Amino acid sequence: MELLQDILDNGTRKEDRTGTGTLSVFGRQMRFDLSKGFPLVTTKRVPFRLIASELLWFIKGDTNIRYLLQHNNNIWNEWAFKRWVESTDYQGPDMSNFGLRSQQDEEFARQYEQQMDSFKQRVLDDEEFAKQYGELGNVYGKQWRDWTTAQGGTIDQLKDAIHTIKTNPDSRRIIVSAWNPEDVPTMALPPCHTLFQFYVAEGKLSCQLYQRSGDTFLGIPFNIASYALLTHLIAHECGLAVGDFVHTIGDAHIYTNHLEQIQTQLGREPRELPTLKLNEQVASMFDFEVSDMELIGYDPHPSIKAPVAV
Ligand code: DHF
Ligand code: TMP
Repeated sequence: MELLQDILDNGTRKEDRTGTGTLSVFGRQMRFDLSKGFPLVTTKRVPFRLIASELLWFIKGDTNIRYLLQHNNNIWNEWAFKRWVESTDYQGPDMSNFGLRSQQDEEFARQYEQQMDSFKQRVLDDEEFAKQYGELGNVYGKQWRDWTTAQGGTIDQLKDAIHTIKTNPDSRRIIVSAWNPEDVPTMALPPCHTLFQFYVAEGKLSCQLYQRSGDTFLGIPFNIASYALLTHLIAHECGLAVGDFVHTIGDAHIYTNHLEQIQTQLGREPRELPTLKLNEQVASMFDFEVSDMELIGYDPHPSIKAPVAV
């Protein structure tokens, strides 16, 4: 809420890649003490189920939206769809600039929905099609679990980080980077949450994220909860308590078509934070499923819909 107000008060009008337009500030930091509750925004409903399945998808090393669709998670569809409609295999109606056009033109919005529905169905039903067009490129999952080295080997950054937390917790080098300059051109969207570091003190695990670009209304609430959940999972595996999640953001922005929604949100009183309950039976963080993670006492204000800039 404070970050949104800060951007409204101090943001500069900036054009952006999507053609939407933003208010933007550069360089902000938030801190959440994870022992004081799970930091899921309460001034609008944020679907925890989607955050959990997206994080498990990263942890599996998966980069294909098929898994997300199988878990009824639609948050990455637009970026796979974009590659499909820009390919020479796509023969349907012109979908160029579908993100903006579907907000302005009702007739086009219907066509777009049809094309998107049949795209999703094909990714689910047709394994070969999914392999080619469900792929987002070498995004988070690939870099976290299977970074390719110049020698042709691979690095499992996540396993290495967990190993270091267990064996050398005072280390100042416990870092996972999703930003791989060589791979950036292959990605449907270059990583927004680019690099994170762990820190252990007094039996507590803390995590700091550097996020290069943050959509403060839509993406940021997901990102905070996702890294809070990751910190809980790793602490669980390592027998540590949870410390702070520190969220550092480069370009923190509000899209100009989210301003009304944000006025509504800022008029609401934050409520008590929920708590996270993990299934104690599951020892390894790599074995968790969505049903093993439960939020207790989440009682948010109603959800607020907003268009995502593609
Ligand atoms: N692009 C932009 N412009 N902003 C983003 O936040 C963003 N996030 C991405 C990929 N590209 C992006 C991945 N994460 C939603 C939330 C997170 C996310 C993508 C989309 C989103 O639309 N959230 C809706 C609910 C969606 C649903 O229920 O299916 C929300 O109201 O929070
Ligand atoms: P950009 O690549 O031009 O920065 O556009 C990416 C947009 O997506 C930007 O608005 C930030 C937003 N975003 C988030 O806020 N969080 C995320 O996790 C992702 C993937 C994107």
